[in-house]
Amino acid sequence: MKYIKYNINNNIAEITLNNPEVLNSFNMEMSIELINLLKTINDNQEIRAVVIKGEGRAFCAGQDLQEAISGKYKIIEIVKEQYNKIILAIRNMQKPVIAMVNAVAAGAGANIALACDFVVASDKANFIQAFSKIGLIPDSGGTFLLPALIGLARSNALLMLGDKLSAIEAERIGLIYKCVESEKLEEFTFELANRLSQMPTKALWLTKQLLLKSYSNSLEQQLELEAEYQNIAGDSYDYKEGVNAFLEKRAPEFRGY
Ligand code: T3D
Repeated sequence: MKYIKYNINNNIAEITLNNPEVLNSFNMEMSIELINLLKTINDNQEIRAVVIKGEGRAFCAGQDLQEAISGKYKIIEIVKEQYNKIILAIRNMQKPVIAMVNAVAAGAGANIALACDFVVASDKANFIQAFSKIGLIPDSGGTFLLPALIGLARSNALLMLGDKLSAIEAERIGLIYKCVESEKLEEFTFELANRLSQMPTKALWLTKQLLLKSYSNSLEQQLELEAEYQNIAGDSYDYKEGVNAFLEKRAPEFRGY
């Protein structure tokens, strides 16, 4: 791949957005590389946690604006073929996805991070809903994710004003999971990934789906779905292993299925 670096270690897939001259902003080719890679990772049962990070001095600055104004692609094509597919591939990933945000995450780059199950950011990082600054509306799920995470009042301000939000403040208002000292970012992120990779992956995937569906379900529908998914989890190897390990007073060895 030209714009993405990728490796697997200890059941953890590490994806690096690698277009640092333009702060890892996305062009069509880079987006297709990422979409295909996310599908490959999803299909690989050996992989049980995913980390997405950025090369150089940014996480990601969203759309490559040079390509956007080049006329090569229509805006609707960019949004549907790049960002909608990336966001859905992350949300539908059957294992937990962590965004490791080392520095700025802007526009679609911010919302790609926020679509991940965990956002761990450096205390030097910041998030910018940069869309309004260039006359666009927030895409890549911004109008869905932000109200769900931080409510309407703060979403209005961030999405309309497009101000820079520090990672420290992002953690304080509940937009991200954790803000850590920049020197400890990598260590903290991979400890988390390692922990997740040893958990019952199937149950985590079912949990992920339940949380997403809770936005549109009634309590009755959600209770029904919990019963249905608990039934699926109850059929798993990991459920039997978890209960046996508890009864035998030992640590469980989950396999992810
Ligand atoms: O078609 C569509 O557009 C629809 C799709 C929309 C999805 C979106 O993501 S829209 C939002 C697009 N992103 C932005 O508007 C953010 C643009 N970038 C910035 O505002 C700033 O670069 C940052 C706040 C992210 C960082 O600022 P700073 O001062 O640390 O860096 P810089 O000097 O602005 O950027 C460094 C270089 O990266 C610079 O190039 P140069 O001067 O060294 O040759 C800059 O032009 C380039 N760069 C940064 N962001 C982008 C970019 N080049 C192309 N596209 C970018 N998004």
